[in-house]
Amino acid sequence: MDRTLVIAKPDAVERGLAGEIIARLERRGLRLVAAELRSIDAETAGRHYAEHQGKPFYASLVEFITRSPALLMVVEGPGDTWKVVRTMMGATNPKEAAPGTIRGDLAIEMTENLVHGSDGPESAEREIGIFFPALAG
Ligand code: IDP
Ligand code: MG
Repeated sequence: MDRTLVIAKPDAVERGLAGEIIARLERRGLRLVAAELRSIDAETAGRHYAEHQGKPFYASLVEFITRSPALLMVVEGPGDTWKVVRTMMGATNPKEAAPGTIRGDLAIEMTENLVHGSDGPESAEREIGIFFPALAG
């Protein structure tokens, strides 16, 4: 089975949409391997979003992802699980996300786009290692 990291971001938990996000993933056929509601600290946010350091939105992104608890999850499927999740998430900018996607159905604003999913197999491995080190490798 092939695993990826998914985060129901603070806005999702605040809006009571964590269950909706889990339900969509499960209905699609993905299985929860791990799930924990946890406040992400600034250092962990910096590791997770290292690729975005130096970008104009970086400070607001870290402020957002650390502001209240997020639901961290590892999900698994038969293959290309990261891609299945990314397709379900929709475009980064919810204004451009297709109807039927999580962002396209449930979000409007860019930063507050409800969900994170790893963007490839290497990212999935790296990010699972950050949030669930016991599951890495
Ligand atoms: P992704 O979440 O779809 O993978 P990334 O490009 O990895 O998108 O960006 C990470 C997060 O940073 C996005 O989900 C969004 O919350 C935020 N973000 C990305 N680009 C912008 C931007 O141009 N302005 C404000 N926030 C942004
Ligand atoms: Mg990304």
